Amino acid sequence: MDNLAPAITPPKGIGDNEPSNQEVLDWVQEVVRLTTPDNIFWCDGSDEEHAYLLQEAQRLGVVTKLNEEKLPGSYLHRSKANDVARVEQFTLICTPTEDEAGPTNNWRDPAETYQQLNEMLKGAMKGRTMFVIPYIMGPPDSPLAKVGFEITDSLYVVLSMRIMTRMGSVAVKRLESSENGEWNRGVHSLLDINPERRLICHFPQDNAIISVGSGYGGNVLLSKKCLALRIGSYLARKQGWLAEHMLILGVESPEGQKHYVAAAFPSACGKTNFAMMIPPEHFNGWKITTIGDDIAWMQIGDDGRLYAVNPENGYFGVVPGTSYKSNPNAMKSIQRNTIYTNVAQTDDGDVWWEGKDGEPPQHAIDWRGNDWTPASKEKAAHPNSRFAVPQWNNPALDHDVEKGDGVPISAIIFGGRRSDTMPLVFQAFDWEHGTYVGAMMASEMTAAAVGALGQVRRDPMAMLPFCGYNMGEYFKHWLKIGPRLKNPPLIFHVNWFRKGGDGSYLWPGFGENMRVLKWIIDRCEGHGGAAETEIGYIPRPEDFDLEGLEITRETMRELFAIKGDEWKKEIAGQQEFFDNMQRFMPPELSAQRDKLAARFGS
Ligand code: SAT
Ligand code: MN
Repeated sequence: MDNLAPAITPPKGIGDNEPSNQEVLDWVQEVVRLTTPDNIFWCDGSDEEHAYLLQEAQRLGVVTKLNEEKLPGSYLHRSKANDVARVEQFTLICTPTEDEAGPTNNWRDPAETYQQLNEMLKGAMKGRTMFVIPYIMGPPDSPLAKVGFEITDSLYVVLSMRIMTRMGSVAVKRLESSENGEWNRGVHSLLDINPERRLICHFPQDNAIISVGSGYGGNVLLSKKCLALRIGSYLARKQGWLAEHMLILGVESPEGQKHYVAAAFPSACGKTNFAMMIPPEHFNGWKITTIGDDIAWMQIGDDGRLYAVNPENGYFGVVPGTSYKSNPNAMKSIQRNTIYTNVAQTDDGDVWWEGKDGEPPQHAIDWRGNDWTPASKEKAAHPNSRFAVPQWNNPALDHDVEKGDGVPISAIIFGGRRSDTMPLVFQAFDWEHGTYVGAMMASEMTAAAVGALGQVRRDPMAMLPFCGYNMGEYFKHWLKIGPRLKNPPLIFHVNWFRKGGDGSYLWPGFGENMRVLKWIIDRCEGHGGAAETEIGYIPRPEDFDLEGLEITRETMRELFAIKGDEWKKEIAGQQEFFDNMQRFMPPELSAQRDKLAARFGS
């Protein structure tokens, strides 16, 4: 199975729905002259178009249809083995000056980069069809919604964008009625899927993205990390809102009290699981609903609260480890109309991955297309294999997911994957301290990006790979938002991944995370107790509901232990980050660091 497919010749009435916007037409013609595709396919998002593209994608081997009885409307795609994750070292921010991109981004000169890309794209779509995908990020009637156009020569991208965004004529209409006429230009070409000719380039000043040489999700679904986060964060600072790498969930008590919470974790740290969590039995009557599982766009409402929308239309979640035990709502969601990427296929056209419920099949075809048996040394599914599924499949979808003004956020949670140092949960003293806590977030690296697995790295607000401008300016933007909020969300930090002396996880996680959420909600409502510590507020034993959970007092003590020696190391690690940020760090955050160090007596 391969991404590279020859041109298709659609019948009349399909792929010929050209928009009337002259700017769009001129831009597309410019890219046509450069890339010389055999033909142009204008996507309108209709069902007929979708059926046709699915049929062609199967004929050309871009996707395989899965067992229609078991997984109706679902398909498998395999990417190249050298193209299975985001490539941060080849992700570039192209701004007029290096300082605008800042020390945490890979900066490149825009003019030089355009020139290099133009060379690479010359004739790149010869023999292929160029698809033009209009799409909206955000509920169509939201003041935050943004229109984008993605040009691509990948059928897989078209099929995925139909799931992940509101795609087609709806976007063309939105652009026609928009006041500012703002839209994002995205160009993607697979080229020859060569890691040496792979670049993901952002031009924030031009509201433009050019991605070449990859077929993998985060590199090529330009709506997602590229527009909704990198370009989005740049626009957000300019326009006074926030674009964040956060899930958004609703928590409703049995009495009908409802709160919304946004949470930032690095890629592949359980955002999707948390956003779809089912509370344990003891929390009977509590309901968790999902607004989004990856990205939050947030604006200040008239009442001085922070309001969030999910710009996306679907979930692009990590598959391995997903089961009826870890995430029943995700399992129910991915039983139909799902595109699976890089999982294993069983002989009866079903899918398999490590951590799925039930016994492994006796035989399967692994993610690379090779025979696989339970005795194989290789993994059946790639650790970063993914599902793409419309959010509408989620049984826990929140009723207000389409609300244009967004939902009011009561709490913001930051979290990383840390074996030590970080307690299960703590609350920041205030917005400024919370900004510091987010800015100092760190996490062990996962398979979502090519890199050193397991290494702890600073990942401020889980935005390290996604902030489209200088991280120091980004912190300043956060510090400015706080005072503008009459009712700012409370800010928390969680760590589901702390380990004991024997190397095993101390906290059961998954649905039991409801217990942490409950304390957070109690704090938001003003009746949850806490103890003040050097790092913030933590629940005392009597503040934290453990009923129905078998866990020893000793384990709980370990989970909440604040160890001076670990924190001395942590503060030194934070200092290292400050040093890398050189002159860009806002003085408020330096003051926060000094205060933290002082609380630990240094
Ligand atoms: O970058 S992806 O969108 O492919 C997934 C992630 O890393 O969060
Ligand atoms: Mn993500």
